[in-house]
Amino acid sequence: EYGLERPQGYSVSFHYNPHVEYHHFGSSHPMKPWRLTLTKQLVLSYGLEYTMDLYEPRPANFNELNIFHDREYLSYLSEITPQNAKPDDPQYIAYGFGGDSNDCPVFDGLWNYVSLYTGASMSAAYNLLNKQSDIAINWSGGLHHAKKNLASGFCYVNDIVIAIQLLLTQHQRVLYIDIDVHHGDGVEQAFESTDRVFTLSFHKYGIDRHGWPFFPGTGNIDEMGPKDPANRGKAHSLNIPIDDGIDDHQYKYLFKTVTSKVIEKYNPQAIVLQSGADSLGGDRLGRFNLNIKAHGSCIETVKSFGRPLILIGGGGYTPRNVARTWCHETAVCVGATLHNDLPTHIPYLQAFQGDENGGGILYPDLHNTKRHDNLNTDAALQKLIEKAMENLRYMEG
Ligand code: V1P
Ligand code: CA
Ligand code: ZN
Repeated sequence: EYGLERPQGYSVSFHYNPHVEYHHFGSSHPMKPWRLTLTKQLVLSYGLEYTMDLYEPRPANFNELNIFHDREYLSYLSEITPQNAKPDDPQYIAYGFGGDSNDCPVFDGLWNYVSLYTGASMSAAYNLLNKQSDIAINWSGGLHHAKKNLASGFCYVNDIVIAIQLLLTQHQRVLYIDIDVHHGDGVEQAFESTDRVFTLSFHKYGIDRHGWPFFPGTGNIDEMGPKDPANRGKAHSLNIPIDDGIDDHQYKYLFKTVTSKVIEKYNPQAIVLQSGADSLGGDRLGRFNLNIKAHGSCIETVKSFGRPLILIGGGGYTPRNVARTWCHETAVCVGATLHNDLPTHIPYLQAFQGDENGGGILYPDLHNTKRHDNLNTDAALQKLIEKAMENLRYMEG
């Protein structure tokens, strides 16, 4: 019924334009597009390119980005350069550039960068619509914080919203799932007034000891879209706020229990899964203690639902672990098992040799980096699940 009858398994496509790698946010900025170079090298070194259809998508154009974003914002984004940027220009500030922490810097080739990652998400969506593949992967996308006229949290254009818009041309109900450690606020907001998209985000939520909320500060359990009963989007968002240090067993249980129930109640015709790798243990920005295989088990769970699936990237700030995770998850999609010893003929092997605890292997123990004490008790998570189930009862079936 969903075109997944192939007895040998799933047909997987990989959408990637290598030009995206060469963009730099600045040396002290945590977002490193070259993590995509590492990812691609690992994928190639394991021979996974022979198990998928590879696409080198063209960049998206202005009108395509305009599917979601305002023309005025896009004009500004297409024209701004490090040379002509005026940091005290009211528009510069209003559109979210710069700011106190310089989350969204203006760098060389910015327009090219956003067009490339969005082009790849569009290509993935078209591949599902044309039934060319069951699972379409774009590790360069997943920029979930961008709003229609605002850059936010390293995201300038929301490729996810645009890909979902394309899926909505043929599918009545699309489910969006987000396992990035941050709340998928941009996607949630974009579809807050429709019942044709259900958004589900798992994320760190809370205030630190200095009184700062974890970015972006939204996504508590009681935020479930508009409250107005006349709004079609009512109760079509579910947020799962998690505290520091969650472990593999807890996360896998939470994810499987909640997503299974959402699938049962919403019965989506296609799924978009944002697989941000900043939910791994030892991430520079994240707070969780997850290992690569636990993160990957979420992809296995979603794959098992047997719906057309777009798998996209997102955050992830320890580049070699991002590459390991997305390589493992590519293998999960095609149904391959990878050996733990890294192939010895990869160009960037050096990058994986110097790890404190992961030298030369694909699956280092990231839980043992013990960066964050586990503040999640099993009892608190059970309560959270109960609340999530209660929230789902507000959705009209
Ligand atoms: O916390 C903030 C700012 C400070 N303001 C009061 C808000 N920004 C965060 C942004 C995190 C963005 C995550 C993106 C994604 O979800 C999707 C790609 O992963 C932030 C942080 C932090 N530790 O949360 N910005 C920076 N760190 C930063 C550090 C160095 C240079 C530039 C930005
Ligand atoms: Ca999330
Ligand atoms: Zn993130």
